[in-house]
This record gives sequence, C-alpha cells and structure tokens, in this order.
Amino acid sequence: MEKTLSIIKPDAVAKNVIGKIIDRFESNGLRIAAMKKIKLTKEDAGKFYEVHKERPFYNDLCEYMSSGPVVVMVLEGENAVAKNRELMGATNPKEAAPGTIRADFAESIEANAVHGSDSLENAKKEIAFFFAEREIL
Ligand code: IDP
Ligand code: MG
Repeated sequence: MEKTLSIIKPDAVAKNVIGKIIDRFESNGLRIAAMKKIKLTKEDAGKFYEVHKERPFYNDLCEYMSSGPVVVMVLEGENAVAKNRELMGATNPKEAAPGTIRADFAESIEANAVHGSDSLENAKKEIAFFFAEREIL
C-alpha cells in the first residue's frame, strides 16, 4: 500500500467539481486517508513548489495556487503514486489522454485541475507538508 498527495487546484474547486474528481479516485481503487479544504498563502505555495523556483512559471504558479481554496488529500492504495498520475493525465490538458481528470476538467497548462506527487519520496515530503500523523487515517 502506498500513499500519495493529491491537490484539487483552485480552478477545479471554483468549477464545483470536487466530488466528480474524488469519484475518479474512489472508482479506481484509491481511498481517501486524509482530506481538507484550505486557502494557501503565496508563501505556502512558494514553499510547496520550491523545486520549481528556477522555472519561468514559478511566480505565476504561486499566485495561481493561492488565488482560491484548494482541497488537499492523502490517497492510499496499491501503486497509489503511479495510479494517481495515470488518472490525472499529462500536465498540459491538450496532451492529456481522453478520460483523464486533466482532459476533462483542466483549463490550461497552469490551471490544470489537480496536483499529484511524482514519486514515493516526494509523496512522503508533500504529505508531511500538509498533514499531521493523527490526521491520516
Ligand atoms: P505536474 O503537475 O504534472 O507534475 P510539473 O512539471 O511538476 O507538472 O509542474 C508543476 C505545475 O506547474 C503544473 O501542474 C502546472 O500547474 C504548472 N506548470 C508546469 N509547466 C508549466 C508551464 O509551462 N507554464 C505554466 N505553468 C506550468
Ligand atoms: Mg510535478
């Protein structure tokens, strides 16, 4: 059993499709082990996306991620990291496979509906960024 971090980003929360996105996870063998709705500060977003700080889109990404509420979740299941990435689809919704979350709900390469950890190691760090042990059930 693996755990991974998922974020429903501000564009998808604003579109009122939280439930539709969560259904994709639950219908595909992932279980919600922790969940909360929060609004990140720009500083929070900056820390979370620190790995991207040299990228040209970093400042815009931090503005966008702090522009409205997000839903942060720990997903648990077999191969949860890879399974979540598969359900999400490619970063750019124009390249995302049909039926993936990003193909169906994302607005643009930036406002792309969901975040998912890209490795087990990063999943551990990202989960610890948002949740205390006692919140993960
Ligand atoms: P990922 O979310 O598919 O793992 P990353 O390359 O880790 O993609 O990028 C993190 C986030 O930064 C993306 O989900 C997206 O919101 C944003 N992003 C990535 N590439 C671009 C870009 O070329 N322009 C604007 N935003 C981008
Ligand atoms: Mg990434």
